[in-house]
Amino acid sequence: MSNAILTNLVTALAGKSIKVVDLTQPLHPKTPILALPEEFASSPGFSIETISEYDDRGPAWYWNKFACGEHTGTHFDAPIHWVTGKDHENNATDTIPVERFIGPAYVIDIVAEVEKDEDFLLTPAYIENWEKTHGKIAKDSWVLVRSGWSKRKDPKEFLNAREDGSHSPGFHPDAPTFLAEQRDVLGIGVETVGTDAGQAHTLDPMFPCHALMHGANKFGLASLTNLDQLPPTGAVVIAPPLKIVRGSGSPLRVLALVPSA
Ligand code: 23J
Ligand code: MN
Repeated sequence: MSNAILTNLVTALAGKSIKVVDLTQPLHPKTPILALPEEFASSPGFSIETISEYDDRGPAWYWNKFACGEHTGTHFDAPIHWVTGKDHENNATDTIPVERFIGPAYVIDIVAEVEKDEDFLLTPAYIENWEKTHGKIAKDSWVLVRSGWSKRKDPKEFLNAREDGSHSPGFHPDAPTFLAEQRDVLGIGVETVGTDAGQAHTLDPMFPCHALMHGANKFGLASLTNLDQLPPTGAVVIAPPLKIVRGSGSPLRVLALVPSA
């Protein structure tokens, strides 16, 4: 069988005509964690402890142990994460077919809208209008929402919590169904701490992106960064989570392959 495509790919990577863009946030004890309303159990943050560092505990080696919730930092949401997705086949981090972790990226820019309204919700009408310029979103693709939120480096500003909960952009309740059923995407990715808006606990259904995307056996990517380095179309995203048995998600490294200008 011909391997010209892969030969061309490695040549393009070596020659930098295809760039690799890291869409991942650093993972450390100060990585911001989602704050849910008080009545719900919360996820611990990331913690790390040295096992040995070229010392008495191990003279020639350095290694750490770490702990965190599955949904910490830049992370993957599997369909099993939500009750609506619990009965799909192959719905967990260890059973999702690996082909479904790789797909073309469609990057929808809502930066200007979020500057005016931090609770901005992306609607199907907004997406269809975007498609008039950039073309129709193809089946089995990643839809990434560039909100500019990753520019908020202070965790306080990133979580943007007030008395009534967090305020950050997300999806209108009609958008997940549109993307899942009309466009048949792999999933969606966002710059915020979770795939739903900060005020999504007040929407109907509650947390519509989780409820409807996972109900349709689709994935989520949260806490992405560097989306401003991607073209609206033409990049390829690679986003495989850890193979946690029956995992609901995991921190991961998300890479984009981008043609150079
Ligand atoms: C559990 C409950 C609500 C939400 C989330 C998790 C997430 O955002 C997540 O990381 O999956 S909104
Ligand atoms: Mn999550």
